[in-house]
Amino acid sequence: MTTPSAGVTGTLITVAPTGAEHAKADLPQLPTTLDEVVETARRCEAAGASLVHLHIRDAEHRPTLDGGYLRAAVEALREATDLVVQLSTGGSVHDPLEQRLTVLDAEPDSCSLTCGTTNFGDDVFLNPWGFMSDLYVQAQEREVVPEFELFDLGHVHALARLLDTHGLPYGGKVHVDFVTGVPGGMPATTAALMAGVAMLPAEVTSWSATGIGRGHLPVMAAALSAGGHLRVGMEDNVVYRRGQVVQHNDELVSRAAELAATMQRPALSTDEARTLLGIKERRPGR
Ligand code: KMH
Ligand code: ZN
Repeated sequence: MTTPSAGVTGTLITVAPTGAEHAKADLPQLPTTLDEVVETARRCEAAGASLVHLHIRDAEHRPTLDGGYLRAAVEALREATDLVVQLSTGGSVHDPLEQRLTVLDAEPDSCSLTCGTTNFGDDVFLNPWGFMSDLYVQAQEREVVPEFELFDLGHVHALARLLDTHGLPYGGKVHVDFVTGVPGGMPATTAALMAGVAMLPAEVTSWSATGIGRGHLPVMAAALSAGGHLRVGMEDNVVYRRGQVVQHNDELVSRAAELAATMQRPALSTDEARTLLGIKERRPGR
């Protein structure tokens, strides 16, 4: 079995604080304004996160891919934290493909790149080959490091095609994230995760995993035990334990960091994360 992260002694903890699916009206503690996102990012960095996966909301708390909002968020987070700033190119299921490509204009450190179309609850999350391919090549040209999001085993196969066709990403590292438990994608089980890990192409240098909803704890434990890294956050899960809703993203990051430390794989610093992922230095004055 290929376990490319097995030699890494620490754990990359990604926080996905907001997402595009939860409504602020249903979950007022969801960080949606720029101030809330910056406050969340600061506290999550202090708790052990080294990468933030961002979806941006507009003044009405609706998901937006507006360049002004995206650029403001990237700049504010670079100013306030040392986190690797990753913008979602997945957006919401309603965002047109052409607009999703414009996310790179905001010059993030990293961008998500989902390796195939998947059923997404009652909706379809569209990622045809042409879109994946264009996004990948544009990310290479702009020196933005993609994180390959794998919702299904077929996405692992498509990742291999992308690498065979276009070569390595900027920075030379290949980091993937298994997003398990989406209704329509691979289930949030150890067996499914290990099947995905076993299929990873040899170019992959690190992998992480997240479980949506109640799958988050089993997948976190499975990933840690198999040498993988972790993603947590309210995008993926808003229940801390049965009957207790998450009040702040740092609760999820703290628990992930504690479990990682218990497993003798403590949270990576932001500098270690930058090296692991091959991130270009964009922080002013560095
Ligand atoms: N909101 C989902 C439709 C990504 O960020 O790249 C897509 C998503 C993946 O969350
Ligand atoms: Zn996302």
